[in-house]
Amino acid sequence: MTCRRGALIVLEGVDKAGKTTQCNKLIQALLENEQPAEMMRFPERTTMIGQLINSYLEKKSNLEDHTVHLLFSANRWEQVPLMKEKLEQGITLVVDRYAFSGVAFTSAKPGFTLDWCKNPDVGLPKPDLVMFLNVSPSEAARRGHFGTERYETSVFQRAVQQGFEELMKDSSVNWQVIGASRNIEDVHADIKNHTIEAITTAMTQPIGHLWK
Ligand code: NYM
Repeated sequence: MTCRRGALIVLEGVDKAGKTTQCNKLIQALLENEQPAEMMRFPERTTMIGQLINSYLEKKSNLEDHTVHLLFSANRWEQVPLMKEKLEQGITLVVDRYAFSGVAFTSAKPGFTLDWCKNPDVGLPKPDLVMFLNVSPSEAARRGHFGTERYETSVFQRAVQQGFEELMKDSSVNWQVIGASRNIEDVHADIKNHTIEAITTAMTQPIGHLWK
């Protein structure tokens, strides 16, 4: 029996790289092509765990650094049954941030190794494609002011970029670097092409396990 599952597509990048805009445009394009698709985002702030994370990001509460890392991971795991259900129904999921943001952001803090940061996310559904929207942090800053949430400073974002660069050396993940300093339509065209290819490949393959 042919398994025609949906694909798990992730967009990553530093803050202000244009991920949310591009996720929305990609969903719209897929739906116009009669390809079932839904958007997800992490952190998913609506759950109980998501509310703890939201309050931390908005600086309304403080959480110990290891603890908040594990909460971000738990916030992904709690969505796994839903993600699998959708993928198995043939729905392609376009995800705004995933475990890679988790690792890149925490490992930008002093005292955290990449390995420690990856561990809680080992075994999550493996994305069929991860597109890294590449803009330099200084350019991201030029696009508009960072907000007032935690981590939204140029210095921190530079460290995050280095974390992503380390993660992209791992060839077990299907990374595509997208030059995201170009205009929105050109970036979208690239993203759409890579996604269509990934959907075709994923159709006949089981869902993999991340970093396993
Ligand atoms: N973030 C996001 C983390 O620190 N760890 C994670 O696992 C994830 C998914 O949350 N600055 C950070 C990155 C962002 C912030 O994301 C909220 P957004 O996309 O701005 O809502």
